[in-house]
Amino acid sequence: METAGKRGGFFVSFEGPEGSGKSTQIHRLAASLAEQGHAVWTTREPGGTRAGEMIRPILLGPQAGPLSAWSEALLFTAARAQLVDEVIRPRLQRGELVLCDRYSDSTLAYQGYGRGIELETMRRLQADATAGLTPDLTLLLDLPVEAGLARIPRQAKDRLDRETIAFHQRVYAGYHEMAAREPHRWRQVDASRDADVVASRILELVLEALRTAGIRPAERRSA
Ligand code: T5A
Repeated sequence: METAGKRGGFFVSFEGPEGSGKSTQIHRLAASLAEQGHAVWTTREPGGTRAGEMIRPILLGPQAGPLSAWSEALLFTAARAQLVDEVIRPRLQRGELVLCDRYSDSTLAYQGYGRGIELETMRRLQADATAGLTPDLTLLLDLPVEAGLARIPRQAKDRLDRETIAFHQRVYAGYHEMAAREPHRWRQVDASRDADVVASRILELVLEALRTAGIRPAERRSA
């Protein structure tokens, strides 16, 4: 596993169930960090590259038909492999702070815990596809499944949003199991609070992690 120290930058992933506020919070965090002088790059999965944005509608778009669990896992992973190669790793190597809306843990949560593909197989696939690139910090935006789904308007629901509650509960439980398994990397945030409260807590956690890693804005600019 690569660490922040070895490659210079710092990699933060946002994870959580549907509607937990990841997109809202990632942009707020990016703005706060940029204001403090950090070089920040925000991206999302599936997407963030030309190939990834073409894969996205196959998985989520209105025309997306039924897909097997393995097709899903491989398409999400293909988009990720491209994103790591083209965007995340080069930016980290330049000393930037990369914020990613979902990463490998989403495939473990949704295609592993949710669809039932063997977890160890999924872990190996992720390690190979990303050449072992693991986030330095993963924020779990914790919100009960029903509350998250209720935040998404019916017309905006994608193929996965429309899965059964039982599926989403397995994903939710999977996230908690993963967070408990690697407590040094994961931090949980109560995502049911007001968006301003959630944003301050996230900023506090990220600044603490940056301090621990010895990363300051000035160093980043001269990197
Ligand atoms: N997936 C993804 C896999 O199955 N495997 C994988 O490997 C990967 C990478 C991605 C889908 O693909 C699945 C997971 C997903 O199902 P997406 O459209 O990118 O699709 O979906 P999500 O990442 O789940 O994004 P959502 O838009 O559904 O949720 P967010 O980003 O968590 O939430 P956000 O910020 O858009 O907020 C949702 C609504 O809630 C409001 C917002 O204003 C918005 O209306 N809101 C709040 N309301 C009250 N209080 C707060 N604190 C609020 N924060 C936000």
